[in-house]
Amino acid sequence: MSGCDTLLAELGLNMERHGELVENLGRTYREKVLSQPDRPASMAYFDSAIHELHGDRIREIFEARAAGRKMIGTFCIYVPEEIVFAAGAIPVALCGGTAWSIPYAEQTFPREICPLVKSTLGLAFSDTCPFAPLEDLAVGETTCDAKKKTWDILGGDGFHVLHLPHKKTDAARRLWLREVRAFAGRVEHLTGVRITARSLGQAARLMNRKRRLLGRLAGFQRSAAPPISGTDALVVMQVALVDEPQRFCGAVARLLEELRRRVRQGVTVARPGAKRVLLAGCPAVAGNYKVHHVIESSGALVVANESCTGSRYFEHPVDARRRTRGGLLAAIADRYFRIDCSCFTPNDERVRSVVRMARRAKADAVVQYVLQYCHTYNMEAVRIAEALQRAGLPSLTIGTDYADQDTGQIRTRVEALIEGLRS
Ligand code: BJ8
Repeated sequence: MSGCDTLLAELGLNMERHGELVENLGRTYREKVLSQPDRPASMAYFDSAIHELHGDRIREIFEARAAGRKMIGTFCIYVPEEIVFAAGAIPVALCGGTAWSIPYAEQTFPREICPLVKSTLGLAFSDTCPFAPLEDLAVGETTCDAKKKTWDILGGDGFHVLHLPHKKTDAARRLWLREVRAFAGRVEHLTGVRITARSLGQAARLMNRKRRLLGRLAGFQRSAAPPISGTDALVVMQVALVDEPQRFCGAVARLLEELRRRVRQGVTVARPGAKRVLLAGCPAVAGNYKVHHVIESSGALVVANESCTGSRYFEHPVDARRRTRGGLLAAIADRYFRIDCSCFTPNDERVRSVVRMARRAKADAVVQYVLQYCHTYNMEAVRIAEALQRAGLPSLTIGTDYADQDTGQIRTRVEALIEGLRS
């Protein structure tokens, strides 16, 4: 057993199953990410971060907890990371992106829920999630029905649910601000650390820096001759949700430097005549590269990503100029309330945003990515497809799960879309 395996065994993981999971994740990553030609050398950091998610990162968090810090598990980008950092705690996104764990969830839970929720539940119930034994608090939110009912199952003393209203009215805004303040209180109680204007301001500036860097990466991705693939940009986003933020910002800055050099040297990952695609919809968390891979191995390029593992995560900075704790909490609440998840009604902002992003990225087409049984993204796809049609932009909606069985079908549809664009 390696040193890390010993730690994982001590944490109570089922090591046989964990070995299967890691083998499965490694194979997927090799086939769908490492197999790409002409990758930037600086992607090595992000490959390693994904690889070490069940290794060095676990050890790092284990040691931080031994030194008195707390770890907070999250499942959604509505959880304000600034508050967690301001109290010296460590946020880690725990959503599952692997088909491997789904059968463990289906032994007990309905099959007819989205694969992201089933994968997350499956990791917890197969005793293979190394973060589960380390988390001091888990934070859920009232976004979709599957998630809300998941919290009833996973919940308990170590669980906090953020009530996210589903309308963007003034009353809803006030309710959300109360939720954000209550969350800050819960985190202070957990950590024993008073969150101050100073610590919140520092955390907001750090998160804003992260957002700026990711925004610049998106700029390279949508440039005329992109020096990075959409799949690699996705990997960077996946790492953003789990990595130590200072180190992560350094790694993204180095990647951007390399991308600048590539542009100067005329290095691009776009094949001649490659069609440009905006991918919009559900997030693709670590372990899930399916639709990106199909699109990019069919001769097109994902030049922008409208999702929580894309623009929704890094758009809109927090107004970090506020001077007081209350002012900063309000600025943080405002920023997160601008996220346009499909759980909102009406959600005109998102419809407009997809069209705007497609135009800005000079996309030839939009592919809407809907995880199976995700009703809100599925229904919203209809309105978005209509808006795209009015804007003269072809689109395709792909509803799928994490399994590979329908990959051939998806490829056929994507190829037909590309063929249509060519003719
Ligand atoms: S802000 S997209 S991270 S909820 S795909 S679990 S919505 S049924 S992941 Fe999400 Fe927050 Fe929204 Fe983003 Fe439900 Fe849909 Fe599954 Fe989803």
